[in-house]
Amino acid sequence: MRAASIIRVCGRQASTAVSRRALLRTGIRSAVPSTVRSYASEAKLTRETYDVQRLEHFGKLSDADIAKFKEILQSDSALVQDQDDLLQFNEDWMRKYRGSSQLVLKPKTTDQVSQILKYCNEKKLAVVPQGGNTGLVGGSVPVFDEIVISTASMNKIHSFDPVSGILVADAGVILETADQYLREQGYIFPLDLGAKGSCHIGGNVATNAGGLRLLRYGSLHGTVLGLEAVLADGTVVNNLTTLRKDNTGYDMKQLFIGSEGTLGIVTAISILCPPKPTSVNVAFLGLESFKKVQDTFVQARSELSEILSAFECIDQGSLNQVAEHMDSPVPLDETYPFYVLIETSGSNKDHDEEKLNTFLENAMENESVLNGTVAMDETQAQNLWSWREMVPEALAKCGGVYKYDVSIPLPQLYDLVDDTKARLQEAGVIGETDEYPVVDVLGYGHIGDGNLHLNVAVRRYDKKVEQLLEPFVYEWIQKVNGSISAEHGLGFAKKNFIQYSKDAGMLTLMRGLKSHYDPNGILNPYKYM
Ligand code: FAD
Ligand code: 2HG
Ligand code: ZN
Repeated sequence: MRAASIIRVCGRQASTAVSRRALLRTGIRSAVPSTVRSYASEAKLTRETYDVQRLEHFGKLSDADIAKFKEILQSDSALVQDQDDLLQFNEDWMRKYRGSSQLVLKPKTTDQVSQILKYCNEKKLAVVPQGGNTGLVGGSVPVFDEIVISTASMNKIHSFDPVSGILVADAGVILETADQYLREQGYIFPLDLGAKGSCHIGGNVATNAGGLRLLRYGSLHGTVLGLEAVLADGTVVNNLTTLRKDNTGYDMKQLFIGSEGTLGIVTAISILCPPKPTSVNVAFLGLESFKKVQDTFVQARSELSEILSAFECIDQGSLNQVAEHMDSPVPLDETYPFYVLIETSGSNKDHDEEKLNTFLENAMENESVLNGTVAMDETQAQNLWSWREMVPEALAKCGGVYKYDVSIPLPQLYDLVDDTKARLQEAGVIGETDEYPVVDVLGYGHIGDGNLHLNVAVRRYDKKVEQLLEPFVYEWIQKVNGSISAEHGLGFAKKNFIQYSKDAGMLTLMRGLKSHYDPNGILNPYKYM
């Protein structure tokens, strides 16, 4: 490994030619790609892959039901029934799960959602709430013929208060649209993630999405101030408060945050948004080991403290996949076992740059960091971010990905990748040619939050590989007292594994709540627990 070399530090200091070249060389798109995809291929039906039985008490869609929905929605175009058009609602982003819904409903108002659910509950018609369909646990698509209730047409911003920074908006507003709207007013949305061009803010709340800046702005359990939701029987729960503080009664909104459409359909949210930082720096660093990643994190927290807004890690294999599939050379001149992306966000350029420079000098001096580059403008910053945000998309191009989204104590975090890889190697399923199902085992994620994305990239989904991974990964997590889902949730993928993270008492409590609020089980069945 070469000793500490280039760190170009932005600001008034002249940047070195090497790092300038490194940045210019990247040539990747500055905007994060929208996750809208074409639907040429079809995933296998979930019910066949996983041998699930349809629950017999659910009703079957009839012409009379369709007529009723047309009456409620007052527009034929709010119903999707064409087989080709249905596919994108039936199949998930990973092309791993597919249902066979014959109907998608696109209500425009909360009242329409309420009427739809009231009717479905009476007829015992099962439904799946769906936002941008970017979920990664198979929760957003039907398993059988559940009716998809899409929030795509509920996309109005209701209000924004520039004094308090509180936004009130419909659940179907696309995250990027909300963020752009806020940026024009000097604020930002407190959540950012790679799927921002497609995911809905209601979907974000329903999954309690974490994203790239949780380290700085905290979880949606803290920033969401209120919400409106419709229960299975059509009851509208109006808790769309815009107060920072409200201690009157149980904090019911928390139940819906992360409930993945199993307790109600979120129709609107109110959320506290931070001011847009006026000074943002992004550094992309090369490191020799995961131990050095941890050392650098400790140092970044201590030396960058209040301006640190992201600390993301990517292993060499993940970055290689981005380079290969996105046809771009990596941002640094040499390759490293680990890369870290650090972002600072503040309000004083000189102060922030000075802090970052000192941090980088120290990190180079003590050899935590071996190499790196710092963006000199917003476009370069976005380019560096793309290297992180494009990992899921690049890996998906291998064919398929078994995804594990886990919280583990930081010192053990990367051991999971090594142990999983060793297991698959021993089983002889990893290789460079087509006869091997597994391409590689990779790790990246929100290291600042103790959240690793273990991704097993495959040429095709394969039962033998899945059996080698599950419950192995979940048992591994349980042994270190981790969580089997740090941010993507349970969905269909982890329904049978929740006991690795929740004990019997918690499960009883959760099941009791579910049967109280949705006694017929019509909301997102076959998922969650
Ligand atoms: P969907 O996928 O449509 O639905 C997800 C779940 O929520 C389903 O169970 C659905 O039934 C339910 N649901 C949706 N809308 C509602 C509603 N209005 N009311 C009730 N239930 C509802 N996740 C992260 O946490 N952090 C990341 O960094 C991150 N990065 C990603 C990057 C990429 C490229 C992709 C494809 C996904 C990423 N995800 C990430 C996962 C996903 O984007 C998030 O889970 C997102 O919050 C889902 O929003 P959505 O609108 O697409 O929801
Ligand atoms: C991310 O952090 C997302 O990029 C997706 O949460 C992770 O695809 C994954 O495993
Ligand atoms: Zn993530």
